[in-house]
Amino acid sequence: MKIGLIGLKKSGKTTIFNALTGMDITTDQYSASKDEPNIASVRVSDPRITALSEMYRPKKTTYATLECMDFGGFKDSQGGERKEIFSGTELGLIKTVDALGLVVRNFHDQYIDSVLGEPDPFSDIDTVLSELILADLIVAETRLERINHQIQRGTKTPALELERDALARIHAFLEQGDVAVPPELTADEDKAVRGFRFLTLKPIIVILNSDESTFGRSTELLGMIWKRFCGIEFAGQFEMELNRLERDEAKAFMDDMGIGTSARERLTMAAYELLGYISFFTVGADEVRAWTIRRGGTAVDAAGAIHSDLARGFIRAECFAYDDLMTHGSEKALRDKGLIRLEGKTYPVRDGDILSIRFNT
Ligand SMILES: Nc1nc2c(ncn2[C@@H]2O[C@H](COP(=O)(O)OP(=O)(O)O)[C@@H](O)[C@H]2O)c(=O)[nH]1
Ligand SMILES: [Mg+2]
Repeated sequence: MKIGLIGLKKSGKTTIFNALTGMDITTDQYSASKDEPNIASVRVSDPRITALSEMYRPKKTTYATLECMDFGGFKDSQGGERKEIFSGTELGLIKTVDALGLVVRNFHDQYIDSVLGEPDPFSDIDTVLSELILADLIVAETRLERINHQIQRGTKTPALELERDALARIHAFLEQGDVAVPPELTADEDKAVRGFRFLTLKPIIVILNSDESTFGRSTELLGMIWKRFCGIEFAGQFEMELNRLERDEAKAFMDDMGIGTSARERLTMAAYELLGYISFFTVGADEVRAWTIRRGGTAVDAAGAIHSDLARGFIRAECFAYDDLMTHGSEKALRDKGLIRLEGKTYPVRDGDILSIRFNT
């Protein structure tokens, strides 16, 4: 899973990237952003993996990871006139992410305020969304023109018509301008336009980047964001600095601030929820490992997430629940109580299932 941090300049994207990834990329008030994105992989912390690892004492413990990209961001819009949107390269890369983390400035900084104005989260959200809409409109219009041209010249095929109708629907959605209400596409239409990777059709998490001093007090603002998007609040600067502390010390600071879990955990939880991902586990003396699949995925999908051979040769999945394991203390106890099941191909995997795939190649 890939998450792209986008937003206006100086909204704190790089700061949040550092907070999430533990990297130490320079952030500052003055310098112009560079063009290439920062990329790092983020461990999906899951206390269940930690507990399983303590129980099985495997040679290797593997957490799920997600990839985080920090984009340079928009160029300055000076004098109210928009100069430039994303660079072409950047746009191409943003298209590859599964979800957008839209960072908005909700902190005061004397210098930044004087150059860019007081923080105005809603206006910033709209500015960024307008840019995304514009980029998508160009794609949709160019393709629509071409299709219409082809149809006029007599090459009318059902596939082309389907694509045209889907694009027309997307075009209407973009013109109406509220990305929080995506068009309802049929499965076939979705397939016909998937290749365009429209930015506005990607799930969006709005990340409110707040001052340390106001963190937790933006309930109303967050409530309004939630009416349209999935939203979370970070105290970016503060959470970046936590990375530089010892664990216990960081924990004490977080408690002080009323931050229960790290920025990394909050973002990954939000992303899993928004994208409809769940985790299942494999356990053993060699490795305890977390895997990610879409909610609703079957035992065969889970097998495929591990290795395509396991999906191809799938026979059955031996399955028990993480919670049951923790309640009863051992696999043996589960076996005695009949809590270990054998499931077939179509079994819908649940979050926290521990699976062992029996297969035949
Ligand atoms: N007070 C405060 N300053 C922040 C916060 N996040 C970022 N900044 C400052 O804002 C400036 C720009 O941050 P940066 O992460 O480089 O923004 P980017 O352009 O979006 O990548 C830096 O001087 C940061 O120290 C925050 O949560 N609180
Ligand atoms: Mg930056």
